[in-house]
Amino acid sequence: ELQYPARLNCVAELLDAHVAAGRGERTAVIGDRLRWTYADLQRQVDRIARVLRIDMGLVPGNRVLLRGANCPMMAASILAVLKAGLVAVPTMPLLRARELGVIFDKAQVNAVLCARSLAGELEQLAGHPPVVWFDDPGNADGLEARMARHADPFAAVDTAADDVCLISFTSGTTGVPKGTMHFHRDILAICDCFPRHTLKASADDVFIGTPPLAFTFGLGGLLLFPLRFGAAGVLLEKLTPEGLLAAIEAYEATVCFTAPTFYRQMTPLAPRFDLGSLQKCVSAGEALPLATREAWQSATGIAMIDGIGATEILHIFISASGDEIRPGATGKPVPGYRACILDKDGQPVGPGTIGRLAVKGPTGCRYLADERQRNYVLNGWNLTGDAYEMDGDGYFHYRARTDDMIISAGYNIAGAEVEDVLLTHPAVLECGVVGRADEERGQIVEAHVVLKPGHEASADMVRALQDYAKQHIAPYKYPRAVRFTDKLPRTETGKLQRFKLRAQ
Ligand code: 3UK
Repeated sequence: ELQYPARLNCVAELLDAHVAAGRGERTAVIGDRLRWTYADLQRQVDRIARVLRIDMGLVPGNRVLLRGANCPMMAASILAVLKAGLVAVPTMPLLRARELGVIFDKAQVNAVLCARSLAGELEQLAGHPPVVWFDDPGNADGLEARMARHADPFAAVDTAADDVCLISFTSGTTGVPKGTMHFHRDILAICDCFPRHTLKASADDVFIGTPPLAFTFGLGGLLLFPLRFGAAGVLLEKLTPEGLLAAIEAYEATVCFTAPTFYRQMTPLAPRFDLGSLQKCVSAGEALPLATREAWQSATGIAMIDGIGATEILHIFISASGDEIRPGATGKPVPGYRACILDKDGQPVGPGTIGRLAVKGPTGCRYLADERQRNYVLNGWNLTGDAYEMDGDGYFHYRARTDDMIISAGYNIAGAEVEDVLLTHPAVLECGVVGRADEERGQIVEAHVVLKPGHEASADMVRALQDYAKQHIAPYKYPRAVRFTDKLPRTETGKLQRFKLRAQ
C-alpha cells in the first residue's frame, strides 16, 4: 500500500528533494544540444514557474496547455506547471487545429506554452487563450527572455496530494480523444510501481526512447521515472530507428521505452551499433507479437519487457521482467495493481476464458466526461476496453481490443493472433488484421500487409501467406482477403489505427 502525505507537490519530491539531498550536480535531462543537472533543471523550472504565476497571472488550478517536441525545455515547462500548482495539459505535436480546439474546450485551458516550431496549427485557431512561445530566439516576449528576468527560486505550491495536476488525452485509436485527470500523488505512484518493482530502476540508469512527453508512456518513462530515482532521461526530437540506436550508443542508455513497431524497425539495424550499455527494453502501446520479441532478443541478446498501460491508469499496470517473463503473455499485475477478467455481465471468469480486462490500483481512473466514467469504471475497477485471457499461472494474455474482435461465420477471431502468425513469415515486415463486412459470413478476416524489402506483392504471395496462416493457426482464422500496402496507418504513439484499415 503506497502512502503519501496529504499535502504533496510531486515536483518537490521529483526535483527539489534531490537538490536538497546534495544530488544537484547529477545529470537530470539530456537533449540534442544540452545537458542539465538536477540543479540546472530546478533553476529552469523555478523561472518558468515565476513567469506563469507572476508575468502571466495564473493562479493554482488554472490549466496550461503545452506543445513541444521531446526536449529539456518541454520537460521543464511541464514540471513548472505542476510546481506552480497549475494543471498541465500536454498535447501531441502532430495534432491539428481542429483537434486542439476540442482540447481547449474540453480541458478549459487558461494559457499555452508552445514551441515556436509548432505555431502553425495553433495560429489557425481564433480566440485561443494567451500563448507564450519557447525556443523562439529574438522574441523579447518569449519564454526564455521572460525567464531571464526571473532569477529567484520558486517554492513549490503547497498542493493537496489529490489535487488534479495533469489532464491527459488519449491519442485515440478510434479518432476521438478522451481526457483523463490525474493527481499529484498519482505522479509519484506510477514511479513507485512499474519502474521500482518491474524495472528495478536505480540512480545509474539512463532512460531513452521515442514516446512523446504528451503521451503518459513517454512522460513517465523519459521524465518522471528518471527523476524519481535520481537518474537521467534523454529527450530527443524526431527520432528515427537509426537515430535511437545511435543515441543509445552515444549516451550509454540503459533503459529504452518504445512501441513494438519501432523495435521491429530497429531490429535489422541493431547489429551495426554498440548497445553494450542497454539492459532493459520496454515495449508498450500495443500488443508485442512473439516474432518481434524473438527477433529483437536474437539481434541484441536482450529479453523485452512487455507492459500494458493506459492513459486513464497513467502508466503500465501489467508486466513482467527477468525470469518472470513469459513470451506470449503481457505478464502479471505490477505490484500495487490488481487485475481480473470479467464476462459481459461483469462477473469474474477463471483461467482459459476470454473476457474484458479490469484493473484497480493506486492511479486512475477519472475521465473528464461523465458518460465515460459510467461506462468504463465499475466499483472502482477500470475497464480498459481490452479482451484478455488469464492462464493457470495467473499470467495475462492479450487477445484484442474488445471492439476489434472479428466474428466470422460464428467464430470469434482475435485479429492480433492472425497478425502474430503472419509476422513470423519471413516476407512480412508489418501487418494489420481487421474484420471486413461480408454477406455470407458476417465478417471475413482481412490482412493488410507491408512486405520486407526484396519481396514482391503478387497472387502467389497472397496464397503463400494464406497457406502459412492455415498451417499455424486454426484454418478458419486465415485471412480470406490480403491487401498489400507500403505503410500502415498509425497514431503518433505507434498504435495501429484499425478503424482506418476498415474504412479503406
Ligand atoms: C493498448 C496494449 C497490448 C491497450 C500506454 C504504457 O498505450 C498506452 O495508453 P493509451 O491510453 O492506450 C491504452 C491501450 O493501448 N496497449 C497498451 N500497451 C499494450 N495492448 N499489450 C500492451 N503491452 O489496448 C490499452 O487499453 O494510449 C502504455 C504506458 C502508458 C500509456 N498511456
